[in-house]
Amino acid sequence: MPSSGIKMLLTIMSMVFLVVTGEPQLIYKFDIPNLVKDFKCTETCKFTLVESMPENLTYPAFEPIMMSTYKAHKRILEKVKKTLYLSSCYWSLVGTDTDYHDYSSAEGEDILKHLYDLTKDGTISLKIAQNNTNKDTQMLESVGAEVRTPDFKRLLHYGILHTKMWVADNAHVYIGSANFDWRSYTQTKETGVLIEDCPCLGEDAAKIFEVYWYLGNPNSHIPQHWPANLSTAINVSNPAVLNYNDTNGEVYISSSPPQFCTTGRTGDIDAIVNVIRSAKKFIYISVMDYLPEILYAEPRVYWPIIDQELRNIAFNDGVQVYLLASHWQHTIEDMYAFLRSLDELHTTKFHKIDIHVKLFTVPADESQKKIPYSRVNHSKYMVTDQHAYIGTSNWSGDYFKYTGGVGFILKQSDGASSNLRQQLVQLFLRDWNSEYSKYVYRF
Ligand SMILES: *[C@@H]1O[C@H](CO)[C@@H](O)[C@H](O)[C@H]1NC(C)=O
Ligand SMILES: *[C@@H]1O[C@H](CO)[C@@H](O)[C@H](O)[C@H]1NC(C)=O
Ligand SMILES: *[C@@H]1O[C@H](CO)[C@@H](O)[C@H](O)[C@H]1NC(C)=O
Ligand SMILES: *[C@@H]1O[C@H](CO)[C@@H](O)[C@H](O)[C@H]1NC(C)=O
Ligand SMILES: *[C@@H]1O[C@H](CO)[C@@H](O)[C@H](O)[C@H]1NC(C)=O
Ligand SMILES: *[C@@H]1O[C@H](CO)[C@@H](O)[C@H](O)[C@H]1NC(C)=O
Ligand SMILES: CC(=O)N[C@H]1CO[C@H](CO)[C@@H](O)[C@@H]1O
Repeated sequence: MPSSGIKMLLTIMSMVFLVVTGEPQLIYKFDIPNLVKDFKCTETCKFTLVESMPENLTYPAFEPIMMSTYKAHKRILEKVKKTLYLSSCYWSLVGTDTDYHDYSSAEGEDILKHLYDLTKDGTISLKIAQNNTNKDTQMLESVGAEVRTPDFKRLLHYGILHTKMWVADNAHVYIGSANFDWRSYTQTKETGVLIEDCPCLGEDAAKIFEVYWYLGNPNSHIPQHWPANLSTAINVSNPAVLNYNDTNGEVYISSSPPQFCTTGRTGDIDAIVNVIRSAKKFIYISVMDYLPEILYAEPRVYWPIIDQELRNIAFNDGVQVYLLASHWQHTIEDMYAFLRSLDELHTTKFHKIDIHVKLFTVPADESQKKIPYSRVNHSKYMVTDQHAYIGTSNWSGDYFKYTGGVGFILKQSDGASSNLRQQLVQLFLRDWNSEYSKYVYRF
């Protein structure tokens, strides 16, 4: 066959491959992008790693425990002076929302009351973007909050708003896995970052909120060109160079799905791929669900992007990969097979592949077991020798194609003591080495 014929055949084959595997959802393809670094933040920001610990999940005394999510949210409510933008999935801050609840709903109820009071007395203007209507936000609306519900079915045919992000006065931000749910303070394990006194990132996060707000208009559609004032100069190839807690880092905020990315915005999947490809020594991942497929499509479609990146870097560059997923009552059966397949690679004899996979189980006593949809490791983050990534999405294709989510990416390879990336390493190893984590082949 002449070479042009072969070329054509290859092109057709790769097209078929793309159709079969679902088109890769990378907005752009890159290895390591050319770094520009011309966006410098002048202010000094504060970053705090925050987490929720399900009650009675205990660690040896020497292990680190971070600021609680409840405290971080309270801190935002204490600081906010003018505007508060909340991006949310569902709301369930009151204990009686669930059939079975216990005294541990007090923190969620306190947050709702605080939001209510601040809005009612006119202290702040509260705007909420949410996935669906619920009684908590209806109550806030009754005292002056503005609430919008982007209709994903109309906009994208699939998907939900899954983002959990607070933006106060365009200066203080929370990004993480915690929902507006009382269980997210006391019954599920969550990881997030609190950013304080940081207008350059606060304004950028507010632009992501504005996208949800725009799409929450009843007649909105995804525009051909997003309004110019929602463009960002901060992205994977031009991260904000800033100082936080007396150390230097480079930061940007990613967004998904790609249709929601305004000019300059890095897609969440591109951010994840870049973090994986940039690792030189290790990649530690803690994610609730890990499935290389588009789960909610009919029929389901294989979606190998992240899985392939991990196999590549472990095989070709000898980078160590530890993946910690979550085991609970509702774990999707198929996840075990994909995880075992990844884990199995460490048994190769002639080529060392340092991939290990464990599952984290939050223990529950008899009464805690009755609290619906809780007692689970809900975190979604990744830390490498170069980056910290804290996100809101599970790792299956749906979350990057159709689901509203965000990621916080910090690049910082040095070893300063007040270094959020290093704290995240400690936090990961605490969980990885704890009695709650077990190798996937034991399941
Ligand atoms: C679980 O935690 C709660 C709240 O901290 C405490 O009151 C209770 O005694 C703990 N239960 C056990 C079995 O440790
Ligand atoms: C999100 O909203 C859609 C549409 O109202 C609803 O069908 C779905 O159950 C919601 N998902 C969550 C997690 O709240
Ligand atoms: C962008 O412009 C619109 C329309 O003028 C305005 O309502 C909105 O507040 C602006 N957003 C930002 C982030 O500047
Ligand atoms: C990142 O932002 C810079 C401007 O700050 C822009 O020139 C560049 O095209 C953006 N990169 C991507 C991948 O969008
Ligand atoms: C992903 O995360 C959400 C909560 O953030 C959870 O309720 C959901 O069941 C998870 N899994 C999948 C596969 O969607
Ligand atoms: C930065 O300082 C804040 C406030 O003092 C503290 O809560 C936080 O833990 C520090 N962050 C890091 C990464 O050490
Ligand atoms: C509420 C819930 O599903 N809790 C479960 C969390 O995971 C542990 C271990 O699998 C179960 O025992 C709990 O019931």
